[in-house]
Amino acid sequence: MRMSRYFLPVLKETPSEAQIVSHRYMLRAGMIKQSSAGIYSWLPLGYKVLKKIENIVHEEQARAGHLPMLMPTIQSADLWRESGRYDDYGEEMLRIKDRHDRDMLFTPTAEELITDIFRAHVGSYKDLPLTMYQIQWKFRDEVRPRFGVMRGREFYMKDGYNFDLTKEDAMHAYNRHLVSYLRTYERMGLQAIPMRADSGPIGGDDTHEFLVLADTGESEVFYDSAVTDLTFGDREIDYDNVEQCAGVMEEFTTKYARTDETHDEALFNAIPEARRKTARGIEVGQIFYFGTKYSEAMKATVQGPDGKPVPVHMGSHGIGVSRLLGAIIEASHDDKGIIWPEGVTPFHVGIVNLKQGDDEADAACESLYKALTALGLEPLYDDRDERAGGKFATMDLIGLPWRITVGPRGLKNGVVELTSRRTGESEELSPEEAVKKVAAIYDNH
Ligand code: P5A
Repeated sequence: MRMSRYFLPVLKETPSEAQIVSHRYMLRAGMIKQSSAGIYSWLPLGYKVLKKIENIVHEEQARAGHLPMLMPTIQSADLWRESGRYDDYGEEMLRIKDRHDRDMLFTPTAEELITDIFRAHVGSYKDLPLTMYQIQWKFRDEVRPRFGVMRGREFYMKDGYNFDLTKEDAMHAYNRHLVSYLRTYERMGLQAIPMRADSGPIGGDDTHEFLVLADTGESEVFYDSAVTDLTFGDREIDYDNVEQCAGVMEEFTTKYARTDETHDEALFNAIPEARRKTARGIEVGQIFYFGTKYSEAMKATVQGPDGKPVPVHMGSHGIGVSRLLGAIIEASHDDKGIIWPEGVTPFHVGIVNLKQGDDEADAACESLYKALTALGLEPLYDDRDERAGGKFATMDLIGLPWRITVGPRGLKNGVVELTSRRTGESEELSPEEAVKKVAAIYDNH
């Protein structure tokens, strides 16, 4: 992409309504624009990162064997009356009437709708296990929408639902989700710690939230610092292997890590003092096992092995896809702007032409652009007729992890400069070497 053709409405001033750094940078980098309280338009740069994150979620769900599907955002109230949640959900639910005066709503989550689909089409235990998921907009009329995409009213969520014959099978689904989430967040450059939590309006007793530690997080958390040493890495997982998934689950959830809702002072105090930590965290996902709560209320049964109807065991599993942009920025920025992890960066590398209009510099930038594109990489070429300082400031703000700087002086010696946004370190390389190096960096992403 050439900057001259892109829509990147960068703001010079810090928007006064933004209280936290991720919100400020998302507005300043022209990624989002507020349309009403807690509701945003996603401008090209923000949309690109949103899609990258969504894509990682899809890939990891496919790896775990979960089936993608899509349900509507507007649902009939009738299903929610069956489960009892039409009243329970309270003012967070946006209620709508259609022209026939029928009660509709904008979906805050989709346990009811998926249970209705299940009961219409699945009749036998032989069709289990089954896990389907969607990535779809949700609406919750939050009392205090704030911090930009962190606590929106409209937000993008991955929501998955498992249907199993027994509690043991459903717990395997729970563990499988936990494992796949660990991998998902790590691919985005995040450490998200599973913590025992409260289930709220979704229901059930077994639930873990995934939290990214950050001072601006809305949740207070308590944990044994040993949990921050755990990394998932690139271990091979067979998601059908019950013991293996249970083993990983145990490894990542046995040490103390809880949100304030489930915090237990006595258990916490049993941890050696130096490892006892209190911090703030951003909730980027949550998994639930709620057994037969919805299947009993909505009569979602299958014929069991003995021919008798049994309600299915269920769980649901969410990732805050749009919130993740905020969480990643909170975890990865400096005072000049965002620093995207390679896995989610909107463009792989920026090209800065220090002297637009200089024949040699222009030609070198064009050939870098072509060479990078030919390798399947997406460069963002700042081809505007602007001061070098302004170009650097924009690149730093939008946070591409790598930048190639091209100027007449370097070209005389046959070199360009490759700079890491994270460390600020630069090296002089021939244009060919710079391309090779950038390609090698992205080989693993
Ligand atoms: C699990 C999937 C559920 O709704 N039902 C379907 C279950 N869980 S949840 O924890 O309530 O939400 C899942 C994730 O969505 C994100 N999230 C939000 N993101 C932005 N703005 C909001 N107002 C908001 N509310 C929830 C969180 O990341 C949460 O973990």
